[in-house]
Amino acid sequence: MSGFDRRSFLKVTGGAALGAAAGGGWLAQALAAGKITPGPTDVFIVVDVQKCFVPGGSLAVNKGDEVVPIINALAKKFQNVVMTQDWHTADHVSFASKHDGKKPFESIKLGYGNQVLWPDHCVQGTDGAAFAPGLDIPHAMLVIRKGFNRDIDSYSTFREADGKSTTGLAGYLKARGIKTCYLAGLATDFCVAWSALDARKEGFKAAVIEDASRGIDINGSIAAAWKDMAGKGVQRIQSADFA
Ligand code: VGL
Ligand code: ZN
Repeated sequence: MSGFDRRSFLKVTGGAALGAAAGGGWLAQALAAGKITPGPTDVFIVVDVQKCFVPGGSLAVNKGDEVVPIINALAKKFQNVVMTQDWHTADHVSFASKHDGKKPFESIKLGYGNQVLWPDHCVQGTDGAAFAPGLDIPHAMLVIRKGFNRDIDSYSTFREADGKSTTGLAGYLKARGIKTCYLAGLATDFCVAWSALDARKEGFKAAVIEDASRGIDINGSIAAAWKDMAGKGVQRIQSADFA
C-alpha cells in the first residue's frame, strides 16, 4: 500500500476505531491519520502569558516561563492566533487586599458564587500586566482583555464569572469561521480550563495543549480541571502532536 493509500485507510478505519476507543472523537481520528496541521478554521488561544504569572511576578505560576518558547513555536503553525490578558482594575474584587482580614488563596462567596482571593495582579496598564518576556507572536490578530469589571472576575476569556457578560470572543471567532479552539498558557487550572470549558459551551471543539500550559494547583485544582474538561469533551494534547 502506498503511503497515501495507507493514510486514507487509517483515516476511515483505524482512525475511527481509535477515536471510539479513546472516547476522543474528532481529535483521536485526526491524530490517527497523522499529526495536527492547523488550518483556517482553527485558532490558537494563548491565555494570560503575562509577567505577573511567570516567576518574579506577583501571582507567579510554578515554571510558568517554560511555556514561552513552546507557545512561540506552536503559534508559528497557526494562521489564527488570539492572545488574552488578565486586566484588572487596581481595586478588583478578586484581590485579597480588598477584603479585610482575608489572605491570598482563601475563598469568599460573592453574588455570582465562590471566589478565590488572589494577590494583586495584572492591574490595567502596569508592567505586570504586560506579556511575559520573550513571548513573540507578531501575527496574533486579536488581544482579548478580561477581568476589567471591578466587581466580577473572569477566568474565562469568553464569559465573566457571573456566566452572563461576554467578552465578545465567541462572536468574533464565529464571524471568522472558526470551528476549533486550541488553548494553552497560564494557568492550566484557572484561565486555561475555564476558557476551554466555555469554548465547548459556545459550540467549538476544544483542545488544551498540556506541555504548553502550567497550573497553580490549589487543593488539587489541576487534576480537578482536567477531569472537568474531559467530562465536557475538551481534548488533552501535547505540543508534539502538531506537525
Ligand atoms: C488567573 C488567577 C487569577 C489565570 C487569573 O490566568 O489563570 N488565575 N487571575
Ligand atoms: Zn486575575
